[in-house]
Amino acid sequence: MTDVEARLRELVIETPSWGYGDSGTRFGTFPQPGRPRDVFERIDDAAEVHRLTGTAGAVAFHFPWDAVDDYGALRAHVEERGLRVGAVNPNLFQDPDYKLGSVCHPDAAVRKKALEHLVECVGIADALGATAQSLWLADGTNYPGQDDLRERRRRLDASLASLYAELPETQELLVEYKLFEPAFYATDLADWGSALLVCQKLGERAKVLVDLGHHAQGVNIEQIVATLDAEGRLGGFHFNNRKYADDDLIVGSVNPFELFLIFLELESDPTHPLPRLTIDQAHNVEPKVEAMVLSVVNLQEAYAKALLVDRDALRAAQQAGDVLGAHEALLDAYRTDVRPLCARARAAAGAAEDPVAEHRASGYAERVATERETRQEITR
Ligand code: RM4
Ligand code: MN
Ligand code: MN
Repeated sequence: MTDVEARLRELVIETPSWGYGDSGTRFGTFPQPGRPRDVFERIDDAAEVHRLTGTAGAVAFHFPWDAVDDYGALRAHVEERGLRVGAVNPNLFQDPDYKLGSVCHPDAAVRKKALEHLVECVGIADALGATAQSLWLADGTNYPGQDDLRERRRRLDASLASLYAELPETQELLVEYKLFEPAFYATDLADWGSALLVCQKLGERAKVLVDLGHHAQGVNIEQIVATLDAEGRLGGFHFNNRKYADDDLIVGSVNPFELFLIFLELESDPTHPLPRLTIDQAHNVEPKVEAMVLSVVNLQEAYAKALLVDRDALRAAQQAGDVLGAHEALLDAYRTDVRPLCARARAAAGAAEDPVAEHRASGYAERVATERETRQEITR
C-alpha cells in the first residue's frame, strides 16, 4: 500500500442527516421515492454511503429536525450501522420567534430562548457522544437602520459567552459564517474575520467553520483556510459547491481545482491534523444517496491529488522565484488520474472500487423506495 493509499484510508467525512431528507428551493420541493421517514432511516442512508465509499464514517445531526425521545437509542442505531456521531447542529432559523434574529434579537426573551436551545444541544451532544456543536446563525437585518449593528454584535458576544461557559471540555464550538441570506443587508456573522473575532474572545475550543458556499464570488477560499489554519482556528468545513450563491451542489462538481487547492492547504502544516470535514449539501433534483456517494468520491480524489504534490519541488521552485515551475508542481499532481489509486484504497478498506456503479447495481434505491412506501410520519 502506498503512503497516499494509507492516508486515504484514514480520511473521515461526516455526511449530514439533513442531506438525506426532503429539500427544495423557495419555488418548490420534489419529494423523492424512498426518502427517509425519520432520523433512523437517514442514518441507514448514511451507512449505505459509508459502505460504498469507506470514508463516510460519521453523521452530523441537526436539531430539532433529528430530535427523538431517547438519545441512547439514536446513538445505538448509529453505532449498529458502523458509524459514529459527528457534529450537532442547533437550529435557530425556523421558529417564528426568530424573525428578527435569535441570539442577536432585540428582545432579551427571544435571546434567552435561543440560548436555551443552544444549551439543550450541548446536552444532546453529550448524550450522543458528539465532540462539537456547529453553529450557524441566520441572524441579520434586511434594511439599513433596521437595528443597531454594534448592539447586535454585543448581544452576539454575550449570548455565545454564556453558551461557551456551558460547553464541556469534550466539545468544541464551531462558528460558521455566511455572507448573506436569509438576511440581505447585514448578516451578523458575515465573514471569516467576524467569526474569528468571536472565537478569539470565547476561548481556544471555539473555531471557525468554512462553508464553501458562503463567500462572495471570486473570494480566495484556500487563502482563508491557510490563515485560519495558521492561527489554529480552523475548526472544519461544510463541503459543497456553488456557481452563484449558496447553491449546495455536489462538492467538486463546479470547481474541482478549488477543492484540490483547499486540500493542499490542509496538508501544508504536517503538525496540524485534518479538521472536521463535513458535507453540507441539498440535493434537489438528483438522487440523494447517489449524490452523497459522488460527493465523497470527489473529496477522496481531491485529497489524493493534494497528497501527490511534490512538496520539495514546490518549495525549491518557490525559493528560486520560479513562478511557473511552482505552478507546474501543482498542475502535475492535479492532472494525475487518481481514480485507480482511490479504487484500490477503497477496495482495501472493504468498500467499493466504483461506488456509484455499485450503488446503482445494488438495488438499494429501489429497495428503500418499496420499504418506505408506507409513509406514516415524515419528520422533515
Ligand atoms: C445554511 C448553513 C448551515 C445549514 C443550514 C441548513 O445555509 O449552511 O450550515 O445548517 O443552511
Ligand atoms: Mn453550512
Ligand atoms: Mn449554506
